[in-house]
Amino acid sequence: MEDKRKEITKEGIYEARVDNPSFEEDKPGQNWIMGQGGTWVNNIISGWRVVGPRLAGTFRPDIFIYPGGVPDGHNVAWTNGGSIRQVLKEKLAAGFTYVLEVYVGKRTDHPCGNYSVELCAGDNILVSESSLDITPGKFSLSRAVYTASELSLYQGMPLEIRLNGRTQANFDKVTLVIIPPEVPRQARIICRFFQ
Ligand SMILES: [Ca+2]
Repeated sequence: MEDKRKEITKEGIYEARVDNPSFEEDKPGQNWIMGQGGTWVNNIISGWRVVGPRLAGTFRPDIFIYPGGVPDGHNVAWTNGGSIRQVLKEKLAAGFTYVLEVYVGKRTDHPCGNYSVELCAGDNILVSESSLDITPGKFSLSRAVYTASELSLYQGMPLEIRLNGRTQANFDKVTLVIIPPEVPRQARIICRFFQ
């Protein structure tokens, strides 16, 4: 696939390419299971890998699980403990700021929604976000921000997004915005991205 960057501003802020960011590529069909709350498939999320031993996958929830719908499209990713991971083509670069945003949902029928959203370089966790108090039946936006220092030992290592959770944590609409070091702080504020 073409590794085309999505430019956001003329200052050079751009969105990294994330494959299957909204989890819409897999559609209900063979291997999908119809059951409580919707239809799902185990351990299949195109573009992502699931690191077990526990399960994760793609989920198309019924409307009563999320009465307001899901943030984007029809599908979300779900995990029951498996870590959902994607290594990007982007590599960690000194001075650059990385803004990882993911919608995290809590089902109406599963009160436990512990989760963490992580940005890694190689196998090293750069930043982890797990602080949202999510209303059952809704999604909230998780935002994790990391600026690579000139001294970072992880420079040049490929970035990886990791979505972790326990009982039925759901994720949707993953974006990673990258802000070059020369972009003035004022422009960053205008762009709604914070350090
Ligand atoms: Ca989606």
